Amino acid sequence: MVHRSKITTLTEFIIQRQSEYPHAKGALTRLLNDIATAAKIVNREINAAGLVDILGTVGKENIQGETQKKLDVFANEMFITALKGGGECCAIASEENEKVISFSNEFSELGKYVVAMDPLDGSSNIESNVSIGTIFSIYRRITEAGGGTQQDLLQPGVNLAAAGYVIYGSSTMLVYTTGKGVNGFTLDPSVGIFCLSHPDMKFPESANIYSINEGNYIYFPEGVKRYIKYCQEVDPETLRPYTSRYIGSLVADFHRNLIKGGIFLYPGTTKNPNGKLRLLYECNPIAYIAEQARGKASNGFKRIMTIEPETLHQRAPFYTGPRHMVEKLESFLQEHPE
Ligand code: P6P
Repeated sequence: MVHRSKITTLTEFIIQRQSEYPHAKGALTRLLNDIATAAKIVNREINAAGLVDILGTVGKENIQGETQKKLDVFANEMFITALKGGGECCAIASEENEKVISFSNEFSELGKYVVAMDPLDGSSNIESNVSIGTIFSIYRRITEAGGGTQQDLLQPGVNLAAAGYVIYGSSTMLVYTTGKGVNGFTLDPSVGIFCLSHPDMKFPESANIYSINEGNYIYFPEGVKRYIKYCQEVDPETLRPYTSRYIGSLVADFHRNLIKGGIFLYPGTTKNPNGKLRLLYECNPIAYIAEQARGKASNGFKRIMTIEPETLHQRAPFYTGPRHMVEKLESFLQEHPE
């Protein structure tokens, strides 16, 4: 039994860190706590999903043309409600909604931040009980007043104030960064408190996992095909052949690679040149965490976080993991750009 005095809660940690920002007035602290509160409610429903009829679909499709699961819709509504009520956020872009959700009530209009989120990423895995996740990114608003607009959301990842994810797995964890490293908190469900369990997370120096859906091999760029073969060659000095691990749930795949050391690849293909992952809701927040954990995130040719978004739902080829692994992948793509 860990004594209370040795536990740092998420709230305590955020407040402690807030003191490192001389001009902080607590808005980001309150916003992060609003997100954590919504995550606890979503977690409760996900854990109960096997017991009640919430697994089915609502018979609608989201902006991506994907059939929405009830939990998708529930999670989206939970985060929107929490952020709208919290008063720190003046607009949301959600992977589940075609347009920006602008908050123009008297509290939220004064909000200094906007949030881009994937409320329940990997939801196609819900019925197979695979870990899924929430991915969030927080930007300072650009517009001066009123409800937030698309202009506030179409910012490059380098402008991020904070980013993180919640992984609903064998235990529920919240992992986030505000630009001073990455810290992980595990939910104690008995009291509903996120407790600091993984301070100062960094990719391990020795890494030997590669994660990619090899079912799409035939459609990959030549450089990716050659990198996959490189991963499979025998070279004990560089820990090859690597181990192949792929869940098909970005948060679960990335979290495992962050803990154990590995590269995640979602390439563009001949069928979908920009790949599948969304720049705003998936690539940028995961990239921020990767870079803060001593890693790298690119589209194969440039740093993901420098891409200027043109549309809310645009996609990007996405490669992220330990710096040396991403740079090796980039070298193959740059040698064979076709
Ligand atoms: P594929 C889930 O639908 C998701 O957006 C990510 O969580 C995951 O990394 C990816 O799609 C999996 O895609 O084509 O390998 O099934």
